[in-house]
Amino acid sequence: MDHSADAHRTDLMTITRFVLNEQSKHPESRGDFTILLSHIVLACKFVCSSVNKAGLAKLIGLAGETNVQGEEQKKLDVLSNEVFIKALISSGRTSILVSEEDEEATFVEPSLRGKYCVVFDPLDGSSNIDCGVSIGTIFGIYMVNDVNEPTLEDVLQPGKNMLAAGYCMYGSSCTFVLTTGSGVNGFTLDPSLGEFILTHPDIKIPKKGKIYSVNEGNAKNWDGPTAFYVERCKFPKDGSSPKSLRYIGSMVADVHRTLLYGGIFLYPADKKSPNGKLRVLYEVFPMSFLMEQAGGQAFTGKQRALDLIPKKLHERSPIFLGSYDDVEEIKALYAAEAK
Ligand code: AHM
Ligand code: MG
Repeated sequence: MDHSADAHRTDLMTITRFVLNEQSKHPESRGDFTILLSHIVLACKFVCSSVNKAGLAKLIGLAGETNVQGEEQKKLDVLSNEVFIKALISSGRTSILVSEEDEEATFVEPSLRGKYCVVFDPLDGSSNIDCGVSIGTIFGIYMVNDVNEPTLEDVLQPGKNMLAAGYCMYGSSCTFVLTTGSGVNGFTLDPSLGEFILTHPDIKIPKKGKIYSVNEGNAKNWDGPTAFYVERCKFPKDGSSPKSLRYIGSMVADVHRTLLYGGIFLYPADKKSPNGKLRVLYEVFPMSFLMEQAGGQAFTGKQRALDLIPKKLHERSPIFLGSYDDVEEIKALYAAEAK
């Protein structure tokens, strides 16, 4: 007989239970958000299972190969996009979908429309997909203005108008991190149950961290404040220890570590990419929302990231996010330069 603690834990806080609890705090709620989220969670589980099989691609025929039925197998990022689009549409709760993989926004047909708009990167960290390094899905949720007449304006809104945001990391475990605007909570997939279980309640980022995270290969093209900041991470002038460098090159994994351990993640502008690399709607905004909700900050080099008003679906922005004190330092350097 199994006498382990787990065997007696019949009260596990699954993500559905968690969201239902949250919903009960809003008596006017009709459960639409819970339904939308359960479709997002299902898509994440699907992608997680595909990512886990990716290493066997040659054996079982994935990613550009032909399978036993003679069907061409899809690349993981294309497959993930399809999984999310289908899950979101079939939830019956969305009107507009913006995906990193699609040039244009998807307008859901009237009979399946609902009150939410979802912006997402179905599989972020493309350079890491084929070598088994952590990758992830990032998403943000807005409310549509008028379900009968959804327009692009509904998604070209500042990040501070997002209702919810999160990511799912496909790493050594599958981790789902969510904010609905009242803190940040982390869930880990229990493969034996097929359920995400609350493992990281009320995540708070340390006020100051010991890690900086940036692609230093771009250093020759950085502007003054970024170059100065990174130099100071390595050669501090105040007698403190140098910071450690950690850079995975997958935003979800780098941000996840930053949330849990503290520190700063930077994707600055440089001479070659004056707007940085990361996309405002489905990379910068959701991660900035999560950071602020965990007690950290997110800054673009000019302003609070969540105040940005995007003009285009795939717009980019420089981003500095992480521990409150660390982002304060970079803000001070940019303020000094602006004077
Ligand atoms: P992608 O959307 O093509 O995957 O690019 C986004 C990724 C982020 O996950 C990561 O933070 C960044 O690009 C890494 O870029 P670089 O390889 O220039 O350091
Ligand atoms: Mg991306």
